[in-house]
Formats: sequence, C-alpha cells, structure tokens
Amino acid sequence: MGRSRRSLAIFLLVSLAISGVALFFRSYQAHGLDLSSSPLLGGWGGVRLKDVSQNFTGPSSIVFPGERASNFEQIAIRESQLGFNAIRASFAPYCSVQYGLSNSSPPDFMGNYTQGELARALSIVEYFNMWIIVDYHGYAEFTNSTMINCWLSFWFGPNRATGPTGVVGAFRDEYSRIVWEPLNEPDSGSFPVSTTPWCIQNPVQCETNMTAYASEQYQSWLNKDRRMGDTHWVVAQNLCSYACDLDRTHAYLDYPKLNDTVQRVYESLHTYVYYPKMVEHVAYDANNNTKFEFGDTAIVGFIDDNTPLSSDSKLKFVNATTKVGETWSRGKAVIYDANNDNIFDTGDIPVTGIVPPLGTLLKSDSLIRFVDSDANGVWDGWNNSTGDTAARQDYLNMLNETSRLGWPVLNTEGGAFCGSMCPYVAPGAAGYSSVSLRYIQDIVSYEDSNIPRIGRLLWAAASWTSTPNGGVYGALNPGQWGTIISSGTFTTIPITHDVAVTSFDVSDTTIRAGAKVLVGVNVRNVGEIGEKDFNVTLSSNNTIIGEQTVASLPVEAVLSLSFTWNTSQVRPGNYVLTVVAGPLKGQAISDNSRTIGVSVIDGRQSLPSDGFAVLVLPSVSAAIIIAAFAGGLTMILRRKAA
Ligand SMILES: [Ca+2]
Ligand SMILES: [Ca+2]
Ligand SMILES: [Ca+2]
Repeated sequence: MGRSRRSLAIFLLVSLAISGVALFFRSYQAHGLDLSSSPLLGGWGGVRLKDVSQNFTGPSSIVFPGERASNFEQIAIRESQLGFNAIRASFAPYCSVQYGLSNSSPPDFMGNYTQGELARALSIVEYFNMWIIVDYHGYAEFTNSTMINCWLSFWFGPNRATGPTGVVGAFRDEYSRIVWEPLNEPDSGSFPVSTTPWCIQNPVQCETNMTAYASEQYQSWLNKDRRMGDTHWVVAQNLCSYACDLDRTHAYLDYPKLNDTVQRVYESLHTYVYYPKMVEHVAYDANNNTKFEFGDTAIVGFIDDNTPLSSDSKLKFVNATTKVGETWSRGKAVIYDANNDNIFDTGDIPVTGIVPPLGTLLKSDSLIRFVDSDANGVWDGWNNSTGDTAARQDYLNMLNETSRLGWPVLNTEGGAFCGSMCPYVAPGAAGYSSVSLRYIQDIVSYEDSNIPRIGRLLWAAASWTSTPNGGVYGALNPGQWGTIISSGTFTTIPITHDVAVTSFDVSDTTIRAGAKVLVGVNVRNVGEIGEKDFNVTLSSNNTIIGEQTVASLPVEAVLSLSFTWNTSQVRPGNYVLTVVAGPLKGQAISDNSRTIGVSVIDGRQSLPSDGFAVLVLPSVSAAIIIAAFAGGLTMILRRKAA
C-alpha cells in the first residue's frame, strides 16, 4: 500500500467524520478494479445446504417436478419475490467438526457438506437467476497448521467429504454466480499469534498481527483457488465480525489484505450490535455486599469478580405475581423505570428479557445493581441514537476498507440479533430489539442510498430459528423484522445459456460423390452455467447427416466433435452444410450455428485440384483425425486456453 492511498484513507475518514451528512464516495480504482463493475448482491442467509431436501409438508416444487418444495426452495422463492438476487447457503465447518472445535450444538448443526446438496442448491438458484454465497460456517479453522491443511484440502481436495479436487474442483465450471466464502468468521482468539505474551499484554496492537496472520491464510486459499483455474468471486471476513479488541471506529483495520490475480475479492464485515458491550452491566448482588463474585448473577454482560456494584432505584423487574415479597429471579425481565412510576410505559428502557406490554407493573428489588463504568451514579443504557452511532461507524469502516484496500464490500451477515442478554421484542436468532432494529435499518439505508451501493446478506431467513412464529422463513416470515424494515431491491438478470459453435471445418469444399468427408466442429460454453444433454446436429440442406448428444459441457469448456458425411448416396450439386448446437433452454444468442457451402461432383470427374485427397483439418487436433480414421466419432474436451 502506497503512502498516497494511506493519506486518502485518513482524509476520507476525517472528512466524513466532520461532515456529518452526505456520505458518498468516488469510484476508486485500486487494484485496477472498477468497483461499480462488481456484482451488487442482496439477500438473506441462514438457510443451510441441508435444507435442499424435500419438505414433505411444503407446496409442490417448481424446480424439481414431482417433489415437494424444500425449505431452501421456499426461501429462494420468497427472496426472489421480495426483490433480492442472492442467497447465502451455509454448511457445518468440516474441520472443526472433525477436530472437536465446533462451537455449535450439535457440532454439525449447520449440516455436513455433500456434493449432491450443493448441486441441488445450484439448480434452485439457477431457476431463480440468483447468486449463491457458499458459506463454510466455521470459526476455528485457523487454529493451527493441522486445521489449516484440513480446511484447504476440504476446499481443493483431496478430501473424503469433497472428493479429489474438493468443493472448488467439483463446481468450478458449473455455475458462474457463485461467491465462495472460505470461512464464516475467523475467531482471532484461536490464532497461535494471539497467545504470545506480548499479544496478551497488548491486545489492541496485537490486532495487526492477527490480521496479518488471517490475511496469510486467506491468501493461500486464494492462491490455490486461482491456480486451479477458478475465477469466482471470493469473500474474506473482517476479524471484528467474530470479535476484536478494537474500538468500533477502528474495525476497518481488521480487514484481511489480499492480492488476487483475477481481481474478484469482496470484503465483509458482519453488521450487528452486541448489547452488553453498549450498556453498563447489570448484576444481582445476592449477598448484598456491593461487589460481584461467585454466587451473584450477571444479568447483563460478563462481570469480573470483585467488580464494585452500584445501585439505581429505577432498575426494576417485571412483576410476575401479586406477592408482596416477590423478588427478581432468573428469567424475569428487567426494565429501567425512567419516570419511576412502577409501570412500564414509553420512555422506560428495557434492560433485559422479553419486553412486556405497555402498562405492565414493575417492582423494585434493591439487589439488582449495576457496574457504573462512567461513575455518574446512574445506570446508562442504550437508545436509538446508540444504534445510529454504531451504524454510522460501521458504514465508515466499509468505506475505509475500500479506500485502503480497494475491494468492493459484500457483508455476508448482519441483522437485529444482539446477543442472548439483549432486551428482545421478539427473541431468538430471527428476533430483534427496538435499538438493534433501528441499527440494522440504518445500515441497510446507508448501503442502499449511497453510490456505489453496498451488497449484503442479512441473517437469518431460515426454518431453524427459535423465534416464535419464525416458520419456514425466520426473519422473513410475515410480521418478523425482515418484513418490517425497508430495503432496496436488487437487479436480477436471467442466466445466460449459450453454447457457441466456434469453428466448423470440412476436409474440402469440393467433394467427389461417394467420398467420406470428415467434418470438424468446436463448440464452446460461453454461458454462465454448465450445460447437460444437448445435441449438436450436422445437416446438408435440410437433411440431417448426424446428431451427437453432449452429456456435459462446463462453463468455458471447448468440445471438439467430428462427423463423417458419407456422400455415396448424394447427387452432385451445391449443398449448404449447417451445424447447430442446441437449442438450449433459454438460449437467446444466435452464435450456436454455422454454415459452409460445398459442391459435390460426379465421382468419375477429376478433382479440380491435383486429386491427392488428403484430409486437412487445420483447427482440429491430430488426435481427432487419428480417432476418426480409426472408425469412430470422437470428442475431446479441453479447457479454454488461459
Ligand atoms: Ca455480591
Ligand atoms: Ca414507568
Ligand atoms: Ca453510569
């Protein structure tokens, strides 16, 4: 990174911080990449690859006739109807599961990857012309070299679960609209570099070392990927998406620094507010000694032993019974009764637990205490402006990434989830609190209303959330927060199906009747998706000479076919030879056909040339000619030259 770009970053940060209004940025061209040319993706995550299996209580599938629609398909339909063009599909972290480092319960909660499931997911997204973010939903994969090697072999093979060439090798040429997400959220606490004495002493400065370490792992992933010939977009994660010791205004320092030969990298920051970090912590001082220790309960936040606890008489709990002596106990919501009238009303601040209906009675318990971090004698909570500030800081982090590192932003998660202690209006993974909802609405508005727009996947549109009435769609179920916020829509472009005839050669255009003429055809898949079971047909005038079925042609692959035209029954005259590839479903491009004019002359006539009938097929390899002489049709599949 040059000095000039660094100054630009600082200038941008400062000027945005001062201006306080209109945030927009120019089209930076770091990496020679025009940011406005990166696909703008928007949609939802949460759904798992395993959710592609039939839901027998679902409606009829429109992607797989005769089946019931999977939850994956139902969510894709809903997203599509709401104007989104991308879906994030997650699977369990193979290596963390293998080595006992998964933090999910069960460890493979997100579902173990199978090729069959990814293939089905691609069929579904193809049907709706959507992009798919393929998310390895892990955290601890950078723990040590064993884990890193496992992780690389999972993606690139050889691997028991993914085959000889891994996930990338199997799907490299099947669908253009894939974004690989090598690792969901690297947990920097698991990095070897984090455990050095210096890092433990200097956690903030150590973030630089951790980011360098994570960058190295992502870079080796990218290098392997590009060496394999893969050109899909890849998304790398900011370390603060999981956890970091930086102040929120400096989270941009934790984006991995990457180089990419094909310039297709997105950077991601998961946009959430974590409630306990934003308020003064609350405890139940069971032994009434104004100190937190074993036996007391941390109601909000994790509190160190011996932390002094203060009192604020407005911290009350939701009165569940009419008993005079009722005290707070675990599970009872806490409210800050701002107007001190023992009734929950607007203006009071929910502290933790499910927010009760307005008018609910509140009760004091003097053992509910708090950690008065700013020593002002009152409990300080959060409000909408807390959400506004956090959203603005996160948006500036995104802009700073682009000005410093030059990559477009695609945030692969974000939402209204705010940790288990958050005061939820609706609880669970698809739930929200009033402030976290305000925050994510702000984020979405920043991303949508500036140029260039910033892409995102929100969390969680899935059937597994514990949110009441989450249904199949989670946060996108009617009435849930995903349907309450306002969001822009994203352009959906039909998938291009296009098999082009790129060469067409006949051994000679003057043919002696009775000769067997060798015809060479090259077809290339210039569309966005691997094609299966289409015909390549050769005809003279309107008579079919031959037809060959191509079982499979990956994206950008070239297939050489040869046909033999036996002219023993052909009358002398002029003929137009035509080769047609396809037709393919949805193919709208007319480059799938070529013609050549030939003359067939009487078998007894002498040829105009020297009559020495050598078959010369300039663009077809010798291998084909030999195979053709050996009496068969042949196909040679090769990759497009790099
Ligand atoms: Ca105590
Ligand atoms: Ca009140
Ligand atoms: Ca305070």
